[in-house]
Amino acid sequence: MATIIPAAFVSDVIDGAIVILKESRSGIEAAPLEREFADDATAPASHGIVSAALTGLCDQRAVLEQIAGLQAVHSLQDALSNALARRELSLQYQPIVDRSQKVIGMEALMRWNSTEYGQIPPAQFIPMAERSGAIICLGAWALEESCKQLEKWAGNAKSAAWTLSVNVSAHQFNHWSFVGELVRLVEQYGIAPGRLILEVTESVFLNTEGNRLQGSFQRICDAGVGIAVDDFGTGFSSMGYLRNLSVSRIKIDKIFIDEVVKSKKDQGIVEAIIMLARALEVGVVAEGVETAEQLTYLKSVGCSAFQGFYFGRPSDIAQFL
Ligand SMILES: [Ca+2]
Repeated sequence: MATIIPAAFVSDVIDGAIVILKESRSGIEAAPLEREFADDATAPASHGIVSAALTGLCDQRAVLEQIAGLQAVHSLQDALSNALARRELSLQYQPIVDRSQKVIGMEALMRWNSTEYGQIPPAQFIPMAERSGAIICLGAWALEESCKQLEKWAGNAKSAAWTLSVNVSAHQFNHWSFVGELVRLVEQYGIAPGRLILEVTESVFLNTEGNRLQGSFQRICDAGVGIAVDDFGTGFSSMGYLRNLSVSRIKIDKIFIDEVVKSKKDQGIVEAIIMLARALEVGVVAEGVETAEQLTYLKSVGCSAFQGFYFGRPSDIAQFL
């Protein structure tokens, strides 16, 4: 007996491809829709129904659980695609401090408070937005909000010299309109040189062709916008891009800071990154600093800027102004 399941229950977008669930020898597997219905004019997208051959041979409960799981992801993805229009997104700010623990800047962090699902952690919705492509719109929104914030800060003596770091995904960075839009925002909001910093992970260097990357970096640099390498040391830490591209800051990933007071290995890595940053004349920020001992150690090896719960959690900007 075949079970008929509405397409919305069994189709989902995984890595940009629509998939359906189909029975296989090992149970139920996801298969790309295009492949399954390549020659079929009556593809499920057109009549809205997928007939899945779920016979007594497979475990119906496991199938229903998989379907429920996919349905939940699907609904959350739908909600995410409406989050901007529903004004459910906001930015929180986490301070970055110097050696005397004076605030020198902030990192803007995206938060999603869904009317249907409540607070969704960034670790859940950011990768989802990356997969669906929604990150392009979300990232553009965060960038413009950050520029508005910098414009406000410029008029306040306390915040006028602060920098604002904005996370930019590789997907967003590589979008054809990104650099042009960035330059437009810098002009529109009168962002002073050095105030805005884009935080990119090393994946940007992996997925972009060298000449194009160099061109983008140069235009960003010419617009007075800095580039920080985020989570340094956890990805593809090629020295080539540090040599060829105008990077203004390196952020040491939290995983090297967590145990740094005790771990000789972490100390070796952290000290090497600080020496590298110094030799290249780029700034260095230690991320994830949570204790006085970590701060004392990091200062003793020459780190110049710090970020983490020890100095402040991500909060509404009103907390800091
Ligand atoms: Ca970051």
